[in-house]
Amino acid sequence: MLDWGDTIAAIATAVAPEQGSIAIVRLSGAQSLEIARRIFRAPGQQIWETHRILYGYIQTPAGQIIDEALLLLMLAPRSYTREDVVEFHCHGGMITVQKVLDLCLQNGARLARPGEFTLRAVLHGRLDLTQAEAIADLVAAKSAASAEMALAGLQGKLGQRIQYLRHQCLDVLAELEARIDFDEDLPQLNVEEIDTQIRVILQEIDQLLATAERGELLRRGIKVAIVGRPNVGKSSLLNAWSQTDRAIVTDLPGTTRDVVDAYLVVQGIPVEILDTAGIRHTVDPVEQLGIDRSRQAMQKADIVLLVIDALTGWTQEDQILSQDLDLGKVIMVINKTDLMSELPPIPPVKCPMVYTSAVQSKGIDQLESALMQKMKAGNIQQTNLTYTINRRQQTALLQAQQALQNMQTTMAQELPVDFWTIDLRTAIQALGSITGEEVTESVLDRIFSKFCIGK
Ligand SMILES: Nc1nc2c(ncn2[C@@H]2O[C@H](COP(=O)(O)OP(=O)(O)OP(=O)(O)O)[C@@H](O)[C@H]2O)c(=O)[nH]1
Ligand SMILES: [Mg+2]
Repeated sequence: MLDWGDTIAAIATAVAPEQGSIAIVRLSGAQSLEIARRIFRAPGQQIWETHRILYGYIQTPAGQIIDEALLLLMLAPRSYTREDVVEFHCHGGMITVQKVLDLCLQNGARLARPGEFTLRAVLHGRLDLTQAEAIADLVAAKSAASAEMALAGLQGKLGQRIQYLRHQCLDVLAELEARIDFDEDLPQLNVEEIDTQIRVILQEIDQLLATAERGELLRRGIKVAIVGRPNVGKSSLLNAWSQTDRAIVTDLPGTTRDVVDAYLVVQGIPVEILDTAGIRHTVDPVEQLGIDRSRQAMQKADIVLLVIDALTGWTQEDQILSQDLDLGKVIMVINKTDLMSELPPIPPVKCPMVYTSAVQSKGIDQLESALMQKMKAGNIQQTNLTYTINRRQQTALLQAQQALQNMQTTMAQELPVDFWTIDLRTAIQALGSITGEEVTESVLDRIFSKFCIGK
């Protein structure tokens, strides 16, 4: 994967028809400057020097003008990748920017792989792996809180914490190894002190592990499917909750035929809501297809809102539908409470319940609290760390935790010091894999394949 000699090129900005007044094509690698000189003409006396913007024309070597543009030159090591980087700030949209990229490719650059600019930044020591992952999170952030978390990661706060723990382990390792090599010349090993050191490291690991759930919620968000019989007010609920007219509402049962989505943010966590076709027995093939999709949405969702009609109460159809559901992820929504003078009897199902009136936008706050409680987001919010760990980092931290616990056992059993170091080394390696100090190429491949091209 690591073709160091290549100069890579990619479009660094989003490409969309008629969108974006400016688009950036980026080059990185030893040939960047040479390629830029071949395809960019800067009229007058402009000087090609680092961190300076040149004005001019992007043109083929034969002289055909492709675009009027700005060129930004960032020579190594003062660039994102620590290689020579050239950016062409050209016109946006779809066509010109693609032509500029093609021109770079025809003149010696190779199309960058996903995340390859960031990978080079990591390999040149400009970023550690946690920072690289934070960049992907930042670009993908769906709420202000997710962006804030990613920024904390990008600033290296998590990386520094992990590195600190790894160095603590390395210090203990050095102490132990000295005993193995020169036992006679050194004072006796202070086992108690080593035990305390390991305990403190384990406590820190616990704290970091506690951030995993919140991190996952902030990164991935929550998918919520609204399901129920026809006409109970599912689409009305989506509209009331998202404060939009996203879904069509009529008094005819069977109005919604396809899954309709809306996005919102609840307590900093991105939430995707899916309104689905009402589930009932039908002979209409189109409606049946819609119902199949409702069931798929139900399966994929983290949380299912089972909506029932307060006026009709719990019906046989509701009962049948509830039997298909994993009740562990269900919140029951009793809607149309505005039509009732008193609350309806509680349905015979064990799950949290919320009363709403979608037409009056009532009960939405209670619905949001029930949702957060269900996701245990309430407890998770209470961490005072701004950064969080992702699944990969969690796996590695669990490995480190296990290894250190094994070491504690080995120590307690008074096995020879060589045995202690085996577990300690495993912990050091696991911690190193988080920041990238000890990481295999296949792990790098997996991380960077999730990036988009140009990053
Ligand atoms: N009074 C009252 N009427 C409601 C409420 N919610 C929805 N309705 C009415 O119930 C009817 C059906 O609402 P929808 O939101 O289309 O119901 P649905 O569950 O999406 O129906 P399908 O798409 O057919 O499955 C409409 O006439 C709504 O105005 C509510 O809270 N109170
Ligand atoms: Mg509907």
